Amino acid sequence: MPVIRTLGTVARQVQQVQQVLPLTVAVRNISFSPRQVTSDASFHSVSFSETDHPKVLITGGLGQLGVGLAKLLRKRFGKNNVILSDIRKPPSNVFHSGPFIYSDILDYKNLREIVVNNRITWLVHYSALLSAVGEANVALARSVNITGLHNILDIAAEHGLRLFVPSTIGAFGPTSPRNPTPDLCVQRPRTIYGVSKVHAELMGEYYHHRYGLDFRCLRYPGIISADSMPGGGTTDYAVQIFHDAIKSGKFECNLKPDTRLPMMYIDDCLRATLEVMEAPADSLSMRTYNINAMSFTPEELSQELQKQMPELEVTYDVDLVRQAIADSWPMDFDDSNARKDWGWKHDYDLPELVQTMLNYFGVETRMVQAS
Ligand code: AKB
Repeated sequence: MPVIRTLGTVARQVQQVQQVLPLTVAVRNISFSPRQVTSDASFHSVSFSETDHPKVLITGGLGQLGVGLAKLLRKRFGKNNVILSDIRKPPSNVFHSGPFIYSDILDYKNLREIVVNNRITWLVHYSALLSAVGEANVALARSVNITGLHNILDIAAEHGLRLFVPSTIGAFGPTSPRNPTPDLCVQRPRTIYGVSKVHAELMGEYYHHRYGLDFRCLRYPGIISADSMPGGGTTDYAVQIFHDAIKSGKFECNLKPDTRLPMMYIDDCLRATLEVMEAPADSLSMRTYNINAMSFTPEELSQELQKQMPELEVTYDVDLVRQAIADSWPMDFDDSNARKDWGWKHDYDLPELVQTMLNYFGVETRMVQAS
């Protein structure tokens, strides 16, 4: 009983504090913080009527997905309404294709300046260390993936932004159901990358409920792209195989031939991102959704490629770190909620993926020869 009474007193005190400061949990400073957002405030109906279009900032813009997403969003919202950012120097084609800006997600003031000066309304947060590289540098992964995310959440809440943060199949672990993995189940990942992504999902959802932050999150499978390389993931083999097949006709895979993982072609991934960002708030029964397109093993991918390149030789030299990670991840992903709620539908299965990748490299090869 005394315990209950004590808890009751604490609850009353909390209530009183909330009444005095209804919006307050100091996060950054007094004048601008998520506490200033009323608990019933809703950004779900953010209106872009002022400019007709959202003004988008993409962090980590020089990774595998940023340039492609910027291209898609610029087509839809206009070139100058989408700002790509990174801490690295952009190649000249990226620099000349639209606005590019230096932004360091670990520097809160720098982020705030960009958001304020450019009147940003949507933030797509792509900065992160992936699974394999994260295991090789846990302290950096923790800093970028967790501390960086805190900055992003606070900026987004304080400025009423619509925020997209990607999560991943890596947010699941060996105790999750693996075939298929539903949206809601045990999530006990064994990588710092996975832990940071579960943290991002939960923090985003918390900020949504607590401050009305319009947080949207998709769990991406392994993404396969032709003109951009992933950096340090477990699913990277599925991109590398195309490059090596074209270059040398040989590929050494760092995962076992029967390692089944969910995968998706980049165009599907970027379209899904735009679609969930544009989905009416009342269609979203959740804030974090699995999305999927196909599931395959290195052996199945090699066989599909060998239909077009019979001379391709594939050998295996297993990387134990990557293999352990892959063995703890979903083999197939249940994305039925995304399909039901906001109409998610993939375009590319394995045969179309392989054909599209080979077409891309064929075109590129001819272009190189021509030049
Ligand atoms: C990785 O392999 O780390 C990423 C992912 C599946 O999130 N591609």
